[in-house]
Amino acid sequence: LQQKGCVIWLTGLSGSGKSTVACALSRSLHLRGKLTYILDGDNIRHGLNRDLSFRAEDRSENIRRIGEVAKLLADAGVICIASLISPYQKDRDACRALLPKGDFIEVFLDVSLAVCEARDPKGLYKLARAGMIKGFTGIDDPYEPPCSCEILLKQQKGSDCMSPSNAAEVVISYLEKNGYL
Ligand code: GGZ
Repeated sequence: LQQKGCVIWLTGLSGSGKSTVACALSRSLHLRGKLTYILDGDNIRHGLNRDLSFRAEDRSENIRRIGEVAKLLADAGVICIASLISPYQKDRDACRALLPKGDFIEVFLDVSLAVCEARDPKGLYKLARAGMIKGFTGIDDPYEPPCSCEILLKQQKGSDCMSPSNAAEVVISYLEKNGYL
């Protein structure tokens, strides 16, 4: 097999840019001839995980299932990009534990609630503030930032955050340095 698989796990608040970064990253990996697959929480909740709500137990189950699928893809040599809020440290750690050492690459999109809320691409923060969505991450449900992630994509002080293509570049360099490319 030509390619070593791995899981790039993007975690962060709703509106932090996980899906956009996942697409940018996937595109640049394709340009290098790599096989990738994006597992996006929001999409998978319409199919495989359509039985799950946003209660804590269901979020954990959502993350567990996506972790298991990501592991299968990585086993098959795919660079799997998982993008889901995955708000709880213990659930991310459990996914990490499924994979051989080094193959789980946790990437934290460290974008403040204020910036995510100002973007509000789907108007969900507005609904959450109005009490029309209960248990929204960052509003009335917790987000636990990673304590030790492989890659921190930090928003620049006083400005918006890193562009998706810059973010993708940072991940690509990490993959190069660590023998995945
Ligand atoms: C957080 C919610 C909620 C609640 C609906 N809390 O930004 P989006 O819209 O497109 O992506 C969010 C998505 C979160 O699904 P995940 O599978 O990534 O979440 S988790 O890892 O916590 O299981 C958001 C939308 O669903 N959404 N209700 N209450 N996000």
